[in-house]
Amino acid sequence: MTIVFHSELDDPGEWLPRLQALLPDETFRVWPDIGDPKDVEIAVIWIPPEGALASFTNLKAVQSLGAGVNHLPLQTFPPHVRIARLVDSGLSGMMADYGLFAALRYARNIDHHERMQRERTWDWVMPRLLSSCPVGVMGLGVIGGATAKKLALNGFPVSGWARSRKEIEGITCYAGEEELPKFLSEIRVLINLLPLTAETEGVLSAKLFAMLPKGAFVVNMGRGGHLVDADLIAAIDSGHLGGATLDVFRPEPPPPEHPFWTHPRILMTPHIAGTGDPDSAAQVVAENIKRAKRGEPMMNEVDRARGY
Ligand code: NDP
Ligand code: OXD
Repeated sequence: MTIVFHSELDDPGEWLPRLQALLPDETFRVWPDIGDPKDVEIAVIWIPPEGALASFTNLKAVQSLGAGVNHLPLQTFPPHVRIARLVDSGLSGMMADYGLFAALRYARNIDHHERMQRERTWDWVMPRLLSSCPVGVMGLGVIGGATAKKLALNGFPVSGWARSRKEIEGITCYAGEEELPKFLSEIRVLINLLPLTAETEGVLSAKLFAMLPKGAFVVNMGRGGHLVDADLIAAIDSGHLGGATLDVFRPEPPPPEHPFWTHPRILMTPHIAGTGDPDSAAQVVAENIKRAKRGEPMMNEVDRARGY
């Protein structure tokens, strides 16, 4: 049996020694040196090359190297193939740090002072306590939950919204479409941590922005497909939104002429909010490989019908 590793972002030089140490009897191969595709039973992958997995006719399981699986052709895998997404404390911690950074930057008006510095302007603006800056987290799963908790621990009033009702100490939780307007009406910084699915595509749109208080900020750490780019620009330029922090885009990178690159109220980062930490994540992946080999359910299996 062969386990194939493929990622353009995760360094096999870091991952393979750790996986091999945890699973000394397994044969790992790094794409494109896969040997006989018929021997491949498990694929450990980030974004697979188009059609690459089709030749793995004996595939039993796919372990994503990402928490999001919207880029995997979920519906094309035979039903018996298990698909697991990455849940890793290193990844969740890094994502929560990014959410905290973005919220702090807005709560302390640092975005404003960055712009003033570029204009050589000394603009003293009354600093406020974090307790006066409510943050809302869309998606209260593994990463959204960790982010909401970190924000609350640091003194932000935090609310969250998910499909199903959550109970998280210190977080005001909302659920479902009907509670979305109330959730949005109370926040100054909105952090998106939804998975990209047919239901959530384009959710960050003019309709949603109109439900946010004037001057609110949007932080998109989910996927570029959640955001309607033109609606964001229009909402900022009209003065309704105060600005945005964007880590994800469609496509990545956006083309050079895209207005995000030069917009004074948009901070762009190149999809660096979080990444799996090989030290902790290799243990999760190794355990899932063992389970897949035994024919047992893997941890964090994807629900294909829901798409996450
Ligand atoms: P989870 O699957 O653990 O959580 C998803 C959350 O979104 C759940 O709370 C779920 O609700 C909620 N949700 C899904 N669909 C809807 C909907 N239609 N309406 C309301 N709520 C919904 O995901 P993670 O927290 O692990 O990851 C979230 C996303 O973060 C990933 O899918 C990925 O896109 C992004 N990501 C980005 C990274 C970056 O570097 N920028 C790095 C890692 C992840 P419920 O609990 O009720 O099911
Ligand atoms: C992920 C990501 O989904 O890095 O893990 O975007």
